[in-house]
Parts: sequence; C-alpha cells; structure tokens
Amino acid sequence: MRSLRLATVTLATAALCLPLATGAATAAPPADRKAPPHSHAAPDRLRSAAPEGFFVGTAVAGGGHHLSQDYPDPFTHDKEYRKILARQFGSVSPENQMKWDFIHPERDRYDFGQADAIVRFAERNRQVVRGHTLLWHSQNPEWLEKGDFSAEELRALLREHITTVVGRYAGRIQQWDVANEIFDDQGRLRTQDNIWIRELGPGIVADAFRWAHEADPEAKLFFNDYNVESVNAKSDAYHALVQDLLAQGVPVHGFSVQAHLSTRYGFPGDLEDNLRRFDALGLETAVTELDVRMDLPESGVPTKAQERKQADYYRRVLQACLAVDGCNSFTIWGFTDKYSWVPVFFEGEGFANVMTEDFVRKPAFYALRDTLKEAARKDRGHRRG
Ligand code: 9MR
Repeated sequence: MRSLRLATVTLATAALCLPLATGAATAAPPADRKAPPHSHAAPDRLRSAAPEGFFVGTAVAGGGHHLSQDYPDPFTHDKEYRKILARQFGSVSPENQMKWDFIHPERDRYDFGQADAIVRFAERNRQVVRGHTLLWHSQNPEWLEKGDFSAEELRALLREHITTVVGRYAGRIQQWDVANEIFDDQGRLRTQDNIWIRELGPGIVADAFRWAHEADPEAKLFFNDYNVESVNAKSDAYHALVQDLLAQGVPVHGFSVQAHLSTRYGFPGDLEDNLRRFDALGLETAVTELDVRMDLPESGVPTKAQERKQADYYRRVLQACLAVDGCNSFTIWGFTDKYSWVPVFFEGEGFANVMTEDFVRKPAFYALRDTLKEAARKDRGHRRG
C-alpha cells in the first residue's frame, strides 16, 4: 500500500483524475487515425496508467546538445513532439532550460523565456515540474567559471541565483534538483571541478538547500546523481552526507538516481534496496533521467533481443521505484530517439528511448505502460481491501 505516496500528492492527484481535458491532449489529428497499431494513437497513456499519486515524467528537449543539431528547438517547433509530451506524461523536467548557462547567460541578465514556456505548458496540461538544477559543476556560463570573483562575491551570486530562480517558480515546481552530481564515482566530493565547493567549501551545499527552501518552502529539495543506482562508494557518500545534513536540520527532502543505463553493463539489481535505505532516512526518492542505451549493430537497427533487453531494464527500474513507498516520481530522459543526447555523447550507441525517431513505440514503452497498469490495479485492490 503506497501510504506515503498518497499522502504526498498535491497538485497533480487531481490532475490524474481529470479526463486530460486539454486542447493538445484531446484533439486527435488525422495523422493519428492512419497510424499503425503500435504508434502513440492507442488510447492508453503512461500518465493515466500510473497509480494515483505516481508521476511519470520526461525531460523536455531543448538547449544543450540540441543546439549543435540540425533541427530547430524541439519543444518550441515540433508539434507532434509536444502533443505526445502532453498526452503521455504527468511530470516534465527541463532538459537544459533551467541550467545556469541557459537561464543566467550574463551576470546581470536572466533569460526565463524557455523555462517559463515549459512551466506554462505543464500547467495547461496538468503536469508537475521537476526543476533542474541549481548547484552543478557543469553547464555553468563562462562569465561565472572564468570570472575573477572573491569567495564573498561567489556566495552572493549563488544565493541571488537560487533566490531568483526558485522564487520565480515558487509553488509551481514539485521537486528541485538542488545539488547535482557533487560526488565523483569514488564517492569523493568534487572539490576541483565544482566551482562552488572548490571556492566556498563543502558547507555551501547545505546553504544551497537552505536558500532554495526559503525561496519555495513547498518544493521538495533533492540530491541527484548518476551511477548511484546501486549501493556503492558514491551512493554511500550521499547516504552519509544526507544523515549529516538532516542532523543539522538542513532542508533536504529527496535523493534521486538519474539511471542513465546501458545494456552493455549488468542491471543494477540492488536498486530497490538502495532506494529503500534512503527512504528509511525519511527522504523521498525518485528516478530522474532514465534511458537505456545500447551498442548498435552496423545496420543501425537493433535486434529483437536487444529491444527485449532494453524493455526489461526499463521495466525493472520502474518496478524498483514502484516498490518503494516514497518513490513517487519516475522520469525518462526524453521519450524519442529523435532528440536523444546519447548518440551525441557515445559513439556507436543509441536507441536509448522508449520511442523511435518517428515516435513509434518500442517494447520498452509497453513494458512501462503494463507495469504501471499492474501497479495501479494492485493499488486499487489494496484500497478496497
Ligand atoms: O541531456 C542533456 C544534454 O542536452 C546536454 O548537452 C548535456 C550537457 O552536459 O546534459 C544533458 O543532461 C544531463 C543532465 O543535465 C544531468 N545528468 C546527465 C545528463 C546527460 O548528460
């Protein structure tokens, strides 16, 4: 029985009960009627298959690697993409549009255009938003990384940034990735490449959470990282840090695993156990960036066996999250290969998302949908019992 889950739902519980009454979600264009059975035309949707209070999300494509690709900004220009985004998902995460280099391009200038558009889109479509991210070693603007700031100035800059960005969306963001990727794979704090920790010391992490909480007391504040799906040196480091911060009364509310997986490696079979140990500390947990890449054969077309293995990974990550009461947010890092970051960053790998470049659903999509349906059915059974 997902007691905590039901208790923690606010905004979008109501949303999931609504008949998705948005223009984008209801109008069935002619193209849909001609679509093959395995396209997005089928009536069932991930967001409505999910148990009550469980948010199925996706990254919203734009910025970052997309800027070097030969297509226009996906979220702004791709109507088909937006339609599926609205229909299928109950939560959205700006893929790049709330990162420092995007939203704060000059010292005295913020650019909220894209972030505002995503938050408005989410509200129109009864979706919640995960904010990403406030304190990170990557995708910081040059003016910040190369600026010659004193420690005092840097601290003031971070505080101003967090207060401004979190404050702007106060009450409209369900979860914030306050601190992203602050440990390396050995579980050592990034004291060199993270400008904040390097220049201001580890205590700045607690301050970032405090400032975010002041700016939006309702938002759940998370640590977020990759390679922390298993119990390992890196997730151990988070486990220790979180206990320390909670003991000091720092407003930390969640721990999330990104889950950028590859079928090249074995499945992290202790994912559920790992989430449970953070749950036991009283934290919410979440899966925030799931994708499952693979080595592509020369033809570029994966085999059926590869597709099945991918579907199995997707299903097992979802099952692990569903099994943990306080894991209420499950986000995939984009839903279509059309806009995936994977081929841009990993040569020879791809096919990482649940839909092809033409938005055709893969076995992985059905694995998610069926797992959600099954969980919802069990949940309803528990409530009746
Ligand atoms: O998907 C994002 C891509 O568009 C950017 O170019 C890239 C730059 O680092 O960041 C990607 O998103 C990352 C996320 O913000 C944090 N976790 C790892 C993700 C994949 O690199």
